[in-house]
Amino acid sequence: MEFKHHEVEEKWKAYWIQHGTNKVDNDYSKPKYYILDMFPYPSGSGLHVGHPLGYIASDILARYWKMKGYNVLHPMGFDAFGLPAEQYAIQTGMHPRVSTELNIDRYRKQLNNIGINYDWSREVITSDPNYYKWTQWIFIQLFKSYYCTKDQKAKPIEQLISHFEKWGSESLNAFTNEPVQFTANDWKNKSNKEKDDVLMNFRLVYRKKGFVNWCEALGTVLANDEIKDGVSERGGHPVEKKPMMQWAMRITAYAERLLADLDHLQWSDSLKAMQRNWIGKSVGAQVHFQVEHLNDSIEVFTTRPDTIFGVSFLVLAPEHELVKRITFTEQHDEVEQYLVSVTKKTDLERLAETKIVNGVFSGSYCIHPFSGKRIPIWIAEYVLIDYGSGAIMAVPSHDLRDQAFALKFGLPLLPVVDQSEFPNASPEEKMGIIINSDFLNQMNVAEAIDAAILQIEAKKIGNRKLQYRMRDANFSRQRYWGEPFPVYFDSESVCHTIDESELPLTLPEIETIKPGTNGKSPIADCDEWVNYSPNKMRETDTMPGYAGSSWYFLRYMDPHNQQAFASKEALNYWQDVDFYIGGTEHAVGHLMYSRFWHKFLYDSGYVPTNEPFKKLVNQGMIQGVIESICLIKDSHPPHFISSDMCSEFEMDQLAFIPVHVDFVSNYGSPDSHLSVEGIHKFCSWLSDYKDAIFQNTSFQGNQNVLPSDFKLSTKSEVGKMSKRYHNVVNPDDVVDMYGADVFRMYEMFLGPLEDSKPWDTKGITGVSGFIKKYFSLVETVMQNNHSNSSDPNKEELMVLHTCIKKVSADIEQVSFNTSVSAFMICVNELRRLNCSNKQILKTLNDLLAPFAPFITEEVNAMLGEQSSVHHSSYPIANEAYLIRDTTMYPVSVNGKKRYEWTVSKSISDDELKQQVLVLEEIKKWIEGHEIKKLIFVPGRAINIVI
Ligand code: ANZ
Repeated sequence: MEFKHHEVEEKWKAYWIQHGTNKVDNDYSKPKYYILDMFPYPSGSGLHVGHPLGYIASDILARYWKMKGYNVLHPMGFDAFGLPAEQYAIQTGMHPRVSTELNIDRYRKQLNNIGINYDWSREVITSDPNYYKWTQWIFIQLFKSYYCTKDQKAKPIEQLISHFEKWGSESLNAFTNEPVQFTANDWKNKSNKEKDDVLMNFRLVYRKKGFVNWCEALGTVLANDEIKDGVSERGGHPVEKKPMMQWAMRITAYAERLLADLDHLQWSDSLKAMQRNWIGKSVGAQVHFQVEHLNDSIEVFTTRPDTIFGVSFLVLAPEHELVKRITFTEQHDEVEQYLVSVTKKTDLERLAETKIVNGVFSGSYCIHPFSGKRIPIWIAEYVLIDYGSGAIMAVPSHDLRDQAFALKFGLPLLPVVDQSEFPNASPEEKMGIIINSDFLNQMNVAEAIDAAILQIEAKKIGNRKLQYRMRDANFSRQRYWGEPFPVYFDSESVCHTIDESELPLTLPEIETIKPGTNGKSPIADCDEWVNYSPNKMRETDTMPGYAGSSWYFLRYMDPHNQQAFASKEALNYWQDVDFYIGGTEHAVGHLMYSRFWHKFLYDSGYVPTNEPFKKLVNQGMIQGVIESICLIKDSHPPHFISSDMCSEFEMDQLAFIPVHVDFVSNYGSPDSHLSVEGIHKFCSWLSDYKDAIFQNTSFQGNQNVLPSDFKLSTKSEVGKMSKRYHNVVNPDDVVDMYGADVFRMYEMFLGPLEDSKPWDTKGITGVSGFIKKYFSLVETVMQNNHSNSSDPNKEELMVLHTCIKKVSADIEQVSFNTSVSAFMICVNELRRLNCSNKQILKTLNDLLAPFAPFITEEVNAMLGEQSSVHHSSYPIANEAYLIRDTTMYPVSVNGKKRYEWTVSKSISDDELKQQVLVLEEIKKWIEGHEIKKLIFVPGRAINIVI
């Protein structure tokens, strides 16, 4: 009998739907376990074999915990708003909603084909108005809140307004980057617009002038991922930074909590390090330097106040508000020119090591607060406007960027740390003794930092300061396919949120999705929608992709609730995600934003937990094999050479053309090549090359004249699986060929979940062989009805329980590759023992169910079980079966090992000595010889000397 995977899969997929096998109820009587996959963006190309790696792992865990008696939430949904759907709409004219729906259908089908146990009735789609109603609702709550620095939590903005009414800005404990100063009376006298402007400095979502990537040629704002190497990805047009009114999230208010709470999460150290680095906490001081001839000072942020006597110049970021005022007339033209050149660069380019030495002198000086010396003020791009105060004190002797700058512009280096006792230390390292520094002399660096801050504070020229590298997050897109902001502006341009009863505010239907003019979204042209009521004008930007993904995990808990994003009961029951699986690409963005939203909802009393994701594992990437053939550049007709001939050419004379892996023989091996058949396929695939010449070390010619044994060796590398490299493997094809169970187990067998590893279809036959062997074991059991009721023997039990113990431990440690090996060993052993026992098979089948949900469901039915195998209990290892009552003796003849003999422990020494001599495996070595001696070491070894 053959295992017919197509039939079996179709049968059980239908059964599971019909019987609601994957349905999850909010059954509060059971303990909960919430396991979550990072939901995908439903792209037009569907899933490739790399995507399901995490989904299969989480499915095994979900099924395991369910069999362990937990109520398991394992949902799936789609992060459906965003750029690709818009781009696709622009190219094809298809509405993003329609293309998104088609893509989602395909994803769902692909996921079902692999047998993932999602309860689709809980599906969440971020572009669905029933969902984004609540994204908008959370936005409104953020808008109506500020961050109280005293209680370290979000509070209603109303409380801040009453404070302003009573006390003005006096003893304010509210987080802001724009400190304010006014009296209660000033507040009362402010216009509505002025009040609105003040409050925008405190709201957790707010409007501010932010820099956008403006592409003049395309007449549009571009997202960061639409820019490659400083030009637009489409068309290669220049992109410059342009200030525009933008929405932003005040995530910086939560910096310290986002940092501190990492300590309590079960996340990998590397992931935590990435988050810590992104938050980038620095301890230092802010110091004011008085500008000469101007009633103003420059505030700098420094982590090295100990080096203050080594300052030889000050640097302002080009966007600093003082730049215009301090630029002297003689310097005016040069400064202007420089400022224009800087707007064309990204922050990354500005900070890049090699490009830092650009800048101009402003013509002005300031006064050193301790020495009273004149210090020149420069303007340079390596100082960023939105870090610290956008200005620095430059200490070229102990800061390498300052040093490069000083060397280029001939500015002095004033050494202030003697590092002679640390000959290997870099000048930037905080070690050594302070010199040339007045009251700091002879202190070590740490002492001097503290002493300098004390003096700075005593002189009232600055303060100790904590600084975070993290910035407030930009929250605006000038595009169509995103959540509309639930706000309007009145006739005084004051911003209001709409009434919650009006939610969701749905997207208007529009003709063209193309970005609008002047950097506005196409929605701006929708007059009826924008000016929907007299003196009320809607926002035309939409929210960015990460809005919907910052809280989706909460909606799964209670997805159809119309009164709230989820009920209190559901939230209190499901609490948080116990186990989250996803890729490292979201290590900071999504994971940081959702932690922020979750903490805000916690502060506001809407969720019971302070963190959303208790435990998190990043799955590795499944890589592809990239096969390419070598083309001599500018050759006519195109001339390809075997890759073993490359060394005869200079590298810049050659180009490597990726070819479809299906054309390549032995792909991924040292002998990868195109045979004549492969060359024919290649030539008809890419018509540009139909007349190409192919050359190896012994023959050269076009496709029609090649000898039948011609081989063109290819270059074979491991790299990304991508359409671009024609190496994408579609899971549907693998499932069709080998079955879903084989596909699942093979993905797990490839190696540890967190590792990146290449896909290799050839290796799948091992797992396919395992499933066949398993099914043949099933057949043996089914054919031997007589033994079905008998008890299993000890050896069978030991094999089975060894496997249960190993697999259970592996699952808890997310080590699925080793579980797959354990199953293979177990089935081999049971076959060796000619096992035909029904109880053994039933238990093994339950054990295998989370890994191979289809075949185990079928076998379960064959064994006469009435309900789904996935409702069985997970087997528990019985230690009693694991104690061996046999001993294994290596038996040697004349010192050479000939046999491994497993014998009962209860046998007497004499019996043992007699029996060993009549063993078939030993008889053949000793027959016809005289036995001189039998050496027997109890429990260890037997040696027969002849
Ligand atoms: C003087 C100094 C002396 C500094 C020295 C360093 C070494 P982190 O650790 O990343 O917080 N800095 C401050 N604001 C800046 C800005 N907007 N753009 C570029 N650089 C800025 O770095 C803090 C240090 O980076 C600050 O300390 C300042 O240079 C610089 F031996 O001040 B330091």
